Amino acid sequence: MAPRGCPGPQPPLQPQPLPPPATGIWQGKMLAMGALTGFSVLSLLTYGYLSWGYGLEEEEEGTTARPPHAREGPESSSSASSQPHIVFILADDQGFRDVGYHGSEIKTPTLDKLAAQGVKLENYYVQPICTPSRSQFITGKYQIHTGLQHSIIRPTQPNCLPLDNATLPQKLKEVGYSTHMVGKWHLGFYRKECMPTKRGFDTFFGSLLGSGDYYTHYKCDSPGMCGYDLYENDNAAWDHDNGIYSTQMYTQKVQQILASHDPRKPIFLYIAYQAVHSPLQAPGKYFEHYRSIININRRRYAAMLSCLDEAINNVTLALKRYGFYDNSIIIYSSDNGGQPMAGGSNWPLRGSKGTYWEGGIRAVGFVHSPLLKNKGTICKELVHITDWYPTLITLAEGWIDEDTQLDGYDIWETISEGRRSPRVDILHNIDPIYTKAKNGSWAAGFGIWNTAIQSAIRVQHWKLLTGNPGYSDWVPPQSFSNAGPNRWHNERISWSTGKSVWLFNITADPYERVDLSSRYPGIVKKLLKRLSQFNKTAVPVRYPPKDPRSNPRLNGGVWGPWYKEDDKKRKPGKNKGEKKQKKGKTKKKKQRKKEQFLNCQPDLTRG
Ligand SMILES: [Ca+2]
Repeated sequence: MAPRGCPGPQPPLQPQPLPPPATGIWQGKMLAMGALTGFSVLSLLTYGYLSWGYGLEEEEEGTTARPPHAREGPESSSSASSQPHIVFILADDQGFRDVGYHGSEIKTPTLDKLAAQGVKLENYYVQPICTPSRSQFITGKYQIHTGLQHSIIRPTQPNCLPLDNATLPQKLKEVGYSTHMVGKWHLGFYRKECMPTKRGFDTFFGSLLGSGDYYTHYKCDSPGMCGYDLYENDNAAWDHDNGIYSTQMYTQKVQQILASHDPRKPIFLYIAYQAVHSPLQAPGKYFEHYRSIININRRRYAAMLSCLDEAINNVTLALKRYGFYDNSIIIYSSDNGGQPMAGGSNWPLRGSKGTYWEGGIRAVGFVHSPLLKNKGTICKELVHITDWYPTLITLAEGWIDEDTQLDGYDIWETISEGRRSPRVDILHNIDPIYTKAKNGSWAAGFGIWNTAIQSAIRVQHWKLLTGNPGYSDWVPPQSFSNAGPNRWHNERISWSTGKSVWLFNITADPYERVDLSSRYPGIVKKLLKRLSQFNKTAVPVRYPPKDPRSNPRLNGGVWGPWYKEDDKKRKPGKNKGEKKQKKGKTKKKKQRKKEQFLNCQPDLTRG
């Protein structure tokens, strides 16, 4: 299908042609089972909204209107179930500032409008990189409780989301949902049992890895380790690959799913777009509105985001067209902060993707739904990506086993009715494997905590970081006016050199400019104790060494499960990987730098 019009300020977005609604059998019975804490950011957002909110009032139903050619479908008869349709849209690497209503120069009229009509989450947190956020979304658990505390799952690692975790789609299936995933998995695939179709999804169309070419769907993890990465369920999708840009291809797939599904039966759609992660690729016409952006990475990124915004419009139109919208809950979230080296912006937050500064973990997020009680509001209550699991299972009239220890909270009333969040803290992470801070010690942690270890925790207004939190600059928008990152004028600060503990009052200082750790040692101790308590519940880290049998050459040129049944006796190494990693430290460092744009892994060695 040829790509449609580029979203610009005017005219309103053009919808993609939609397949006709399902004409088949309406299958019988339903299963009737049962702060934006930153005051100054707020003003910036208000300014941004006014600046980019062109035509929102005039547009009226422009974004979500029934397309002119749409005929009366099953929309009117869609509310047979009290179980809502759940559409969870996860963007990849979209920066905090990279949405119109946060003041971006990138135009996102669809996101702006859907958010304005729904509830904007302005104290919303995710994890700083791909696998961690995805694992927490799908399990409702912190990484210390799944073993995925460290980094991402790399394509060559015999590792995946541990199978003893009941996933969100599995729980929704229990109460009659049809479950479909379109897009990026990145939760491991070394064994067939790890594949999305074995982890709760009725269907899967997408990629298994963290990144790849948007058109060819090829990915080289390292020289000689290259393969195809597009799947239809459990098989390479050669026959379904029409070579179009993945944002559009995935949207078409979503349209097909909706067109063939009975809207009286509840559906869970997990749409994990590849955009706007590197490599920076977009169809040419999306560049039209961004010729004035000099920085080439930023310009490409802007084009990618515009295409994504158009895709969300088309998803919304399809929900309406096929009778799902009235009983739908649409959740939009980025999976982590933006990577300035790859065009993303988190300004005015500190840090970037891959760091535990706010720029890595505070995300763009909103809920749009006719089922919301308070529409058109801003939610400043603390919300975390683990919260979707219990929230959505409860909305779906499902249940959570008593022995399941979750880290998420049901926050629906917080979002829908403006009530206080049940959440008072977030364990951002404890990573016992990550490179230790040189000056960290037990002494610096008052004998409570070894501050060489990378960790971050939020308790009410306070945030504590220990170890090496990662690249710590603020990257103001004007940085993007230069040709390349080497010429960026960053507000690099020197006082953090050698430190291993930071304390911020995030409510008063959302940009993390004033470290209060020396001033409030009592609060530091309290947060260190909380960290220590969390750490007692941690399971061992799973970070096995590379397995050469993962090479796509041995699997018909396709990235896919390589671990055979007989191999199970030889269990994958766990902390073995750590030892090996230490031996080849220099080599690994070089490799990591090289892979910066190849993998979903930022350069954590800077800052
Ligand atoms: Ca990501």
